[in-house]
Amino acid sequence: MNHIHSSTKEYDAIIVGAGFSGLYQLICLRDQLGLKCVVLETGDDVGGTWYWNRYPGARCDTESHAYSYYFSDELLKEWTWSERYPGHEEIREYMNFVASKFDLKKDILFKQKVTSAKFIEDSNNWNVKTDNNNFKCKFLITAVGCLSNTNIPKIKGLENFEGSYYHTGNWPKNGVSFVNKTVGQIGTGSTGIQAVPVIAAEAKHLTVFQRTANYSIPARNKPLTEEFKKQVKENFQNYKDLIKRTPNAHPFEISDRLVSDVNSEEMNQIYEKAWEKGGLQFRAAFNDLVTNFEANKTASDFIKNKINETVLNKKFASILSDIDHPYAGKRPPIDSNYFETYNRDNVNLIDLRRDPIKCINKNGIETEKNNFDLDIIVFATGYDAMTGPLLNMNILGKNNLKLKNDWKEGPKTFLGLQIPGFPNLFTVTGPGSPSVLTNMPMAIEQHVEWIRDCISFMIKKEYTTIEARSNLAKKWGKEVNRVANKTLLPTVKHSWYLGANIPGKPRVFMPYAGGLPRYSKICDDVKKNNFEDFILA
Ligand code: NA7
Repeated sequence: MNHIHSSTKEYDAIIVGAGFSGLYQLICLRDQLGLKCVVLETGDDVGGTWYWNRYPGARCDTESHAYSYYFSDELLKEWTWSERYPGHEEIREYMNFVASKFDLKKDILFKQKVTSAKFIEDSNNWNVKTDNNNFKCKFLITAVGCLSNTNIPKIKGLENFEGSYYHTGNWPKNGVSFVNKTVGQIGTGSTGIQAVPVIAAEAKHLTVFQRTANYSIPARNKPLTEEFKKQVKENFQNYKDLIKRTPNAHPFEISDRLVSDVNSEEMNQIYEKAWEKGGLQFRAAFNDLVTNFEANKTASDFIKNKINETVLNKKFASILSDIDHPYAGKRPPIDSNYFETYNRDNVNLIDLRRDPIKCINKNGIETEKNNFDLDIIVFATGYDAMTGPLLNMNILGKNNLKLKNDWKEGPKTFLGLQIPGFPNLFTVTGPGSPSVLTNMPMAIEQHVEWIRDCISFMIKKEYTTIEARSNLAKKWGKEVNRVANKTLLPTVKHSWYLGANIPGKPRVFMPYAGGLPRYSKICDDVKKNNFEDFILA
């Protein structure tokens, strides 16, 4: 039962979300600055995006030794990952481990979905409402993730479907059994590509509905050897240095070599080796893969050949390899037996470009040319990325400025950290930050520490408000665009980086593509200049 508490709970800082960002922000503000804090979390446990991401095959595509907090040497020594890439259960175990080590849960309120947040100018406070509580705070920090607002496309007739349907990013806690079920899956992004092999292995039959063909590199996931685990613990300082200096904060160097530096035989050997090694570092095999079309084409062609070699059904091979965007122009998936799964007898593939979905009826999916009777539909259809989770909270700034109206033409932020007109609101990994183009925990640590230092500075100097300047936010928006345009990323017109997957969403390239080290330097300079780039009062 929902009932409004008459009492309003007051805090120095409210943090929204108990994922990687929220947990570390709590440590920084509560334990390091001594502020009275609370974390408001919709779910009933810690995990953030990973609390909801429980679909079959859900696994991070950053290698586990880098998908960790690096702020605590003790934590690095105490925690041991078991596989090359962490699975979703193990990530939740890790986050629970962190929560108990730092005694975080006592300051997290679960099952608290923020329904509105309003800045009160008289008192310079934020009033925050959840379904059943009222809160008040000086600093409001959103730690809501970039890929947490699930998108189920509006397909006519879904409400008539008599089977069950699920979105991968909002998966039932107790799992879904596919045994003896006829399943349809829409979507072949990173998520869909992970789910297909696992669902196919369990279901009676799986039909994959593909709208856009996608590249994928074998992940080569495996249990970690004792030797590897030991050397990670012995060398974490080196890993930390490596992760901090590479643009995407991954634990591997990007080669200096250009494709044009080598002959075609050498090039093929390099790609073969990278294919065998597997993972996101395929992209790092040459320096110009994400900036030069011609160079990129060599990688794209190599992967298309691999798809054609792997998939025995020629029709499927042709649908899967009919890829018309540059490799890594969209988020490049990595997989465990994705293309191999199309060699199973119980898997079918539909090319929606040639046979689009007409509607969903009570029995399943109807395309222009076919009818598919299904027991279960899996939507691996992605997210209203980056802006969605923020706009969902009904945030009102100064002069009753609605964030939703303010961002009609696209997000306006300074450094992805603050929004003009919304004083004392900080957005961890907000639009305009490197976030989704990096290994997230590292980007998060940088943001969270910057926010801590900013708040600490304000307290010392007795400032009550900090607000991004409009002109600098505009300038930052231009900078985000400028650096993106140096890469091939904005050339992929249907990508979620541009908001193109959500009908009506403004087409603005959202993440900062200049790399985490460069971004961190910009943020550090702002800090060194006593935050003068902001309006302090
Ligand atoms: P993505 O990468 O947004 O992929 C969504 C997939 O769903 C993609 O194949 C889409 O095709 C497809 N899609 C979306 N809407 C439809 C409709 N209406 N009809 C058919 N197909 C549709 O989301 P993921 O969850 O895979 O990955 C998100 C991030 O999570 C990933 O980048 C990692 O960072 C982790 P499209 O390509 O738009 O034609």
